[in-house]
Amino acid sequence: MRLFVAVTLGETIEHQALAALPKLKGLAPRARWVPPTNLHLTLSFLGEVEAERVPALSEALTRVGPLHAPLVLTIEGGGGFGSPGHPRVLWAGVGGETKALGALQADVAAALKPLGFEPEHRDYTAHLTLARAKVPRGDRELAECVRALQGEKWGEARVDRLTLFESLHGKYHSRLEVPLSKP
Ligand code: 2AM
Repeated sequence: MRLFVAVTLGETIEHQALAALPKLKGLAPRARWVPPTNLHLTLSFLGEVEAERVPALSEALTRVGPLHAPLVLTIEGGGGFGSPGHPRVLWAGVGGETKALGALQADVAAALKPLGFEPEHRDYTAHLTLARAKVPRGDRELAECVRALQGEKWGEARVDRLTLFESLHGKYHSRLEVPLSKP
């Protein structure tokens, strides 16, 4: 099964995304857009994992929850990955308690490492992926979307749990939720 660990952002951001996406999609109709109910911030992408490993994985993630308190993020602005003229990925920006989010991500990575999941070499930068280009060279129209996102404010997201998601046929299914339970 294809797994990743993420945090979700709740209804405020989902509603804002629902309101903002039609205009953005109109600017870049050829991109592959993430359905608003699937929006999330990935902390760790695990890839293909045998089902037998899920209990150990769940145990490791469960130990991270009590180390962190809920945190508040803001979703505002946006940018692209890839060439500025032809972004491959369009994302909304993440502000607020990003240091706490980074610490949470680091603890998730540290908990998973002994199970053989190597952390990514790149530094973690939180971003909310909205769309991906269908072609590897990127999509010029996504650059228009980056411009359209400047100055946009989607509001606050209270993050109070980690979720282990299974990605199956393009849909994400929650397999485990771990509350962030530090007082
Ligand atoms: P992204 O949003 O930054 O693209 C499910 O595929 C989630 O895992 C996506 O949100 C994606 O992050 C993330 N992810 C990270 N590395 C990945 C990879 N190598 N392949 C697919 N998804 C990856």
